[in-house]
Amino acid sequence: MSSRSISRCAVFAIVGRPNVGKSTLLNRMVGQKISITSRKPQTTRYQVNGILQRGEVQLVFADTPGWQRQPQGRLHKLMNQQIEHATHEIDGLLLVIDATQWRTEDEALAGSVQSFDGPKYLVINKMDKLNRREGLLPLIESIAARFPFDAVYPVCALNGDNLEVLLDELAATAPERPYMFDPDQVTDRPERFVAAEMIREKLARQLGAELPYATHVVIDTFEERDAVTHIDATIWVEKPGQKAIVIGSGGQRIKQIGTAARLDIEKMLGRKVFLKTWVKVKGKWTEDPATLEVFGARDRG
Ligand SMILES: Nc1nc2c(ncn2[C@@H]2O[C@H](COP(=O)(O)OP(=O)(O)OP(=O)(O)O)[C@@H](O)[C@H]2O)c(=O)[nH]1
Ligand SMILES: [Mg+2]
Repeated sequence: MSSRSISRCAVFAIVGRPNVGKSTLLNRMVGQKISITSRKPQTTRYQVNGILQRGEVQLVFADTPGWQRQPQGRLHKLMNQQIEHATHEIDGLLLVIDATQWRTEDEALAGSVQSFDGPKYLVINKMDKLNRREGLLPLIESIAARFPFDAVYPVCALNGDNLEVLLDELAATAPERPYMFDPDQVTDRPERFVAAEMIREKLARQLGAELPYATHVVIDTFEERDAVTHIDATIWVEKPGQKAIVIGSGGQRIKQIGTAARLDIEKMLGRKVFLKTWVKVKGKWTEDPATLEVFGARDRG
């Protein structure tokens, strides 16, 4: 008699200070780019859930914005609140740190996650950047002495080193439970959200230090016509000067941003995409609650 398979499912929140590689880790674990990444801190603004089906086990990961010790302004406060919400009704928590830098924010977060009553894993990312691995032991010992994590995983999210071991451990803890998502699904976020994020990623990657924080992307149309998906997107900025920078001389920069984003969106959708972008000015949207609500940076609890 063949035994009927029993579904198991577990939800994990991925938390950490900005730029430690949380979104890179999520993408690598689910095997597809669903959460945007960049060298600049505060790239992730909205929680993105990733889904990984491993046999009978479904692992759900909530990627969160980088935790900020002193959030400035309304958008940053909302970003911190999303971390708070993501850590409710979960089965385990992954605190991600950068192997090369232990900072005050890491110390504060390692302390605050201890109040979570469930398995807590310390994921030490960017191991590829560490010249001497032995240097890590004193750090691990000192963290473990003060903060009792259930396990510590040194990994490299960029090339996938040691991630299988981590995933095996997480899968082993998953309780018997119905799946939360369709096993074919990779994210709970709609395609048009991910498309807007892909554009925001190119802005983060191609603009100078401060500008990405003043930009937001809204998808105005997202339509499949014949074999092509037609997308109209507006890039909102706060000042006319910023608009000029995003457009660039002779429209060069916006063209590059559009092309790079289109290629990513085509990869995600597996279809040809026709992308049109506009750049518009809308005052201090990062401080306007109504605009933030429309833009999606709201409390998703
Ligand atoms: N060398 C190396 N770089 C990595 C690794 N993981 C992530 N990165 C890089 O670190 C930078 C930040 O990665 P993200 O995944 O955007 O970091 P994050 O923690 O999601 O950042 P926020 O969303 O801003 O909080 C990017 O340039 C990544 O390519 C890794 O394992 N090794
Ligand atoms: Mg991120």
